[in-house]
Amino acid sequence: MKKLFVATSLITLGLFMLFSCGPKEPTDLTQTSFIPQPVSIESLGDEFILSSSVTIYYEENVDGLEQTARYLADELNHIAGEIFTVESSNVTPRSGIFLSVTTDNNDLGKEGYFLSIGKKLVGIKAKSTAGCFYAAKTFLQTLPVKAAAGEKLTVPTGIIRDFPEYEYRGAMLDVSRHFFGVDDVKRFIDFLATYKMNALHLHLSDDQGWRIEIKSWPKLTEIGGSTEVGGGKGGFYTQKQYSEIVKYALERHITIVPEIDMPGHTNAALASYAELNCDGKATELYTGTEVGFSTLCTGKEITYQFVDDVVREIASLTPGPWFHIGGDESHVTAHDDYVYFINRVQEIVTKHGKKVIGWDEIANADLVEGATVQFWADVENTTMGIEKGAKVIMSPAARAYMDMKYDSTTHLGLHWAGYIEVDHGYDWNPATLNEIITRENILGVEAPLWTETITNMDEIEYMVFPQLPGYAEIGWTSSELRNWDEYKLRLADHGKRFEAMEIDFYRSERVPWGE
Ligand code: TNX
Repeated sequence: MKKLFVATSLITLGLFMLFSCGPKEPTDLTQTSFIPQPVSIESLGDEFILSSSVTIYYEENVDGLEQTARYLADELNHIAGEIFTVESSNVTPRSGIFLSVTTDNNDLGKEGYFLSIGKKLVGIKAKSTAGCFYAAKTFLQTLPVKAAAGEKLTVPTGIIRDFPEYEYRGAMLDVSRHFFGVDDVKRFIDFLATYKMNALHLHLSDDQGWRIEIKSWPKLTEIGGSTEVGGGKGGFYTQKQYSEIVKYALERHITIVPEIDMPGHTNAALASYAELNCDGKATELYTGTEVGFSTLCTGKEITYQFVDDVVREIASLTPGPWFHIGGDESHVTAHDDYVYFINRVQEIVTKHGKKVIGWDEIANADLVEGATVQFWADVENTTMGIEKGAKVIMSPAARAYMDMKYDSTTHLGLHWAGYIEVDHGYDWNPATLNEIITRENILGVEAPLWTETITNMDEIEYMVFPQLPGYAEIGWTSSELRNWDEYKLRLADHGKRFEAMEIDFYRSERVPWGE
């Protein structure tokens, strides 16, 4: 009898849901539009009410956990306009939000988490502070970006178990072609953090500009940092500012990957110091957009002293494990000179305690242990890299370059690798894009934004949104759980979030944004 009752109620409820065209059932956690999509979501059909009486507790004596709890409190404060108390606790409280770490549940991996949203208690549990941070990010997506005055904030109850597919989930910002100040970089970092990306690759030098202070070679920024594409005034980060960026990123569990591109893409350095040129003459500063015309003088010893000083100074400010040596498009460096140079530079990077990353061309050299090649264009190079034992970061230009135009009408960007509409940018699997580059060789995914045509934050936003959430999902969510037709609905829901974050985004017609 009871069973029958339950069954009829379910049917009635089902019919009700089918015929009532009202808003989505607010107490069904599985209906929340999360990006990236979590591994599993179970709905418990009730609601948690967020009010200022909710205290955020964190387990005592866990490195960085208090900071994550305070970060969550600040975000909730921004949403709700209320102050949330943060306290430590070594027992599970009866109500509130509780962040803790656990040593069991090995299948969560080092960045996975459990998020259990009960009527009274939200439990966040992970193996690391990073996992707790990602759980907090998931929780925040159950709430609006900013509540209306007096709006009651409720969260559907349920349990989420989640972990990333790839360990490297990044984006790149080219601050050389056009320079972007610390505040812009911080906003960019916040975009990455929103979508659980964990690496920001900064392209710090190129033909058009040298963007980081090097104390032992001061003219790099004095001269080399003084302009940019189009002849604007350029700029650079002092070491103090770079450290501020590193710290801001770290608080959001994002590693900064600094890149000094060499031996090509070095005109800004060659214009700053005559002795880095084979003919001993400084070049003119360059503000155009051609590539492949410059090279450090690979036969001179001073070149290696220069590289050593630059790597030493940047490495000492960079807590992350990587140093990116560029290595792309060195069209005016003879092949043997290129190989010799890349081999020596890898030794320098290793000596200063960092792991080498380079664009796929570096696979022409003898790769040091632990080197990573970043696939952008050349499958043969990448294959060679894999044969030499390297891991691969997937940044295929035709899919993942955020500076490619969406279509022929896009007023910004380039299109040498084709147009990348939002579905084309999303709908690929790093592990099957090429036969030879397989899952076990892939460290992760990175979406670069080159800035030849991009001059300010609004333009960054227009090229990066709505692409970035898709690249974040490719990095986080396994391909079995992803398909464009379902993703585009979640992305459409995030349109409201972009608006609330005042992001100037591209309203692709392929996404049903709603009014
Ligand atoms: C190729 S990708 C480059 C960059 C340009 C970019 C423009 C790569 C390693 N090199 O120098 O900025 O195309 O899309």
